[in-house]
Formats: sequence, C-alpha cells, structure tokens
Amino acid sequence: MKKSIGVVSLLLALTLAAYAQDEYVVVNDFEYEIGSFTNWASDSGFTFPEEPRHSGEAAAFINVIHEGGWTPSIYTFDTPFDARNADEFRMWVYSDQPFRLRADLEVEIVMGFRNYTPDDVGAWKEFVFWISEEQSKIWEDALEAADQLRFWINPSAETHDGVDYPNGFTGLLYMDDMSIHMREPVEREYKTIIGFNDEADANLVSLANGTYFEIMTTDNPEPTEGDGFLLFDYTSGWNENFTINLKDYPEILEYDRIHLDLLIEQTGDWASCSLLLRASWTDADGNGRGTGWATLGEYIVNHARGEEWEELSGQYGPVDSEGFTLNWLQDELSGVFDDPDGTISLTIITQGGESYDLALAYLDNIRLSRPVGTGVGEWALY
Ligand SMILES: [Ca+2]
Ligand SMILES: [Ca+2]
Repeated sequence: MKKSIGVVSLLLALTLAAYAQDEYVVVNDFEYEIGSFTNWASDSGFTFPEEPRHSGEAAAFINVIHEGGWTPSIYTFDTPFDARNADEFRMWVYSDQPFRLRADLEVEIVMGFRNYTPDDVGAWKEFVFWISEEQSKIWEDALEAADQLRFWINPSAETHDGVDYPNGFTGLLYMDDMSIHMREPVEREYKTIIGFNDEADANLVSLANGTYFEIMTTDNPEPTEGDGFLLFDYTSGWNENFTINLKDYPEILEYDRIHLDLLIEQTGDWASCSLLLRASWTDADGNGRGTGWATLGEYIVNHARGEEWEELSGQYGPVDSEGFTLNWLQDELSGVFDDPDGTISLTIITQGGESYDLALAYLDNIRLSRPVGTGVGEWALY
C-alpha cells in the first residue's frame, strides 16, 4: 500500500496484528502432491525432468482434450487449506498455445477469466484471481477446508484486447505454484442509497425482460433496512432481471464498493446472480464514454441456506491488487455526473436451476461502502 494515511495505517496495523503484510500461503507447489483432474483434463501427473516447471523439481502437466463448451474440469487438492481470509488465488501456467481460463475456488467462488496470450506462449505466467470479501462470507464454511478448483478453458471462441481465442483446447497445459494471499482486514463505513421503503423507489427500477417486481412494506421476511424491500421473480434462464438507475446518487464517487441484500425463497438447487455497472456519457470533445458492460461480480448464491438474506457486493473503486481488473472503472463513472444526459445504472442478472423459475426473491438496502476514514481524494491504492 503506497499511500500515507497515518491514523488509518496505525489502526490497520493494530487490527492486523495477526496478519503479516503481504502474507502468501503456498497451497500446492506440485513437488509431492499432484491432486486429481476430471473431464477435459484427460491425463495428468507430475512433469518429467525435461519438461517445463516453475519451481523445484516438478510441476503438474495436464493433457487437455476439450472441444469447447461450458464443461468444467474439477481439480481436487490432496490436502485441503483454509481460504476463509484469502483475497487472491494465484497459480503459474505454461502452454504452447494461447487460452482463456476461468477458475472457481471451492466451485462456488467465481474468480473470473484470465488470459494466456500469444505473447505468453512458451513462458510461465502467473494468473492472479481476486476474491471478494462478501463472497468469502457467503461461503465461509466451504472455504474453511477448501479442496477444489473448477476450471473452464476456452468454452467458446472469444476476442479480448484484439486477441482471438479459440473454441476448445487440445494440447498440453502445465501448472505450478498455487498460492493464496491473505486479506488485510479493513473496517468499512456504509451509506444506504436505496432502501425500497417507499413506492417512489419503484421509479428507479426498469425491467429488461418483463419479469415482475414491486415495492412491498412488510415484516415477512424482515427487511434488512427500514420496513420495505423490493420483491421480484427470480428466473431459471440467464435473465437481465432489472436495472436500477443510480444517476441521483453522485456520492457513489466517494465510495468504492456497492452492496445489496438478497433473499430467495427456494432451496435445493443452484442459483447465481451477477451485478453489472453500466455508464454512458459524452466528454468535452464530444467523444462517447462509459463502461459498456462492466461485470462487478458473479455470485453463486448459497442454495443450502434458503430464506436467509445474503450480502452481495461489487468493488468498483481502485484496489491495490493485481487480481482486481476494474481499476479503470472509477474514471468512467465520474464523467456521468458532469453530463446532463449521462446515465449510470446497476443491472441485476439472475440464473438458476429449474426450481428457481419464478421463485420469489427479495432485495433490500442498496448501499455504498469505503474503508473508514478514507476520503476518495486520498486513494492511492493502485
Ligand atoms: Ca513445483
Ligand atoms: Ca428496506
């Protein structure tokens, strides 16, 4: 952390006595334990001495035969590890061809894609995945003894930053030196912006695909804030459920994270929820600016809980972490409030197993947060 905020740093240091700065824990260096891979990882094992390795005497080789599509390979560690306080998952990869790899920790913690480009071919590259604090809270029990990764490789042909990635992968992939970085806990302060306690809040919501919503004032279930919430129909298909206008809340620029509470009246199946920020504005030179389609996070909702509120959040302000890929976002949000025609919104996408089709769901307390005592002007977290 490069910034100097004396008091906060001191408080931080006291709070974090148990955590060393930049504490990394190696979870597999592939010297003694290989673990197991399924599906498209058709064959795997320790490397032979003449093959690539990143550290020590050995790495893992994986013989990949995958024709594309969303088929995962599940990697199971021989020795589970405690990932409850991890904010990064890191792994080194090597290949003779470009690819995109998505990793999900303990299956439920969606960590997103990382790319191995044509310039990376023939060299070891570290993939750094960011893990949000709220995802860790939802899946705390599972993370206490994490032992699985779910890998998706080239599920479809894609172009990113001008680089074409193929549909599917056939060839050799090497992995080595998986590690986690321990989170340095930071106390946050919150500001509610939309409480859904008043019918007028319905004017902020617009439907994309015609699913139902209404504002309700009731104590069943108990709202997490005030006396009302937004009720809506969850869906089984990948559905852009609704969009919430944030143009009336310029204070979003003074915070770095947006949160909401979600409760789904359904258990026993799977469900996921994605949060997207979209902004559009025109700069002084007449250039169109904005975020396009910025995914703040994709969350596998904890179906085992049912009928309990879960906190989802998305970080849009800068974070001092290689694994956080949205450090450009704050600038694209700030222009919105200088342009009378600028727009900014939060879109909520839901998806789930069959039993989730039209399941009742509730949303409450859209709020912002930031580290206590840290004004946005003092941010130097890049
Ligand atoms: Ca090794
Ligand atoms: Ca409320």
